Amino acid sequence: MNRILMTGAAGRIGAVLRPALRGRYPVLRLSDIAELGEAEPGEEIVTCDLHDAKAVEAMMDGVDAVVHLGAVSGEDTFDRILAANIVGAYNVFEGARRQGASRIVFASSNHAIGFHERTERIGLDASYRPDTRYGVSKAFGEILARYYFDKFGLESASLRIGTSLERPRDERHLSTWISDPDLVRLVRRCLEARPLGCAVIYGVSNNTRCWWNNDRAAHIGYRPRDNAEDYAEEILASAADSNDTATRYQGGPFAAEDYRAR
Ligand code: 15L
Repeated sequence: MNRILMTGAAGRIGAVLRPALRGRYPVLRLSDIAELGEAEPGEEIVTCDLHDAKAVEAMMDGVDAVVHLGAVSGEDTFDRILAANIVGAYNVFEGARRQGASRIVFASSNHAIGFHERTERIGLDASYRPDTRYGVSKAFGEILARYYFDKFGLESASLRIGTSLERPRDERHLSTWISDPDLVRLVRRCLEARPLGCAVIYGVSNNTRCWWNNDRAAHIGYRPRDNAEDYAEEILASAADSNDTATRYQGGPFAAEDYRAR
């Protein structure tokens, strides 16, 4: 891996990964529509709107692997989700293919499966149960990854990221949290595992209360070390979430927003 491109590099996850990937690979190309500051040694900075297919293809020149984070990162209008997450993901996969990149690490989300109930323990073969338009866009990205692997041999890992925060903040996070060091471990394994194939993996720490099982992605070699349980006593001592829908489903507040089914 000579040149890694990271889209959406100005977001929270980008800010965690940027110093961790810089220097590990000869060139880290960073892109966003937001300000990324000065390029550090070993970095290249490109301003690119992922909706612009030509600009995305040009940005892929010389890129070996892509960490695709660029997206609307929560629920939004369909127009915005369509432009940033659906058209944006398509442009990234197609641009990568045309320019000969070999793999894509795609930031999917637990919200692609957010309507599974918290009483369920689910694996990587669980049905899609998106809890928002945002979750639908992440399921689309995973299916796009499958298509590009089966049709063109473009390898990928779709990371169903739980909750990426410095530390867990509420009861749900005791199940969904991924620490910053574990996130770095996961992305590095996805960039370096040989072969990668077309993997899907939950981006989560080694949480005692985790709902998700990563056994089917064992070949990636991801070994999370942190556990949200270290914060359980403190978190559970404060007021619990009282929204029934939010506490019933794995997607929490995303599932509860605008919920009218039952
Ligand atoms: C996500 O996919 C969001 O991007 C993030 O803001 C969190 O809400 C996270 O999921 C979560 O489920 O906690």
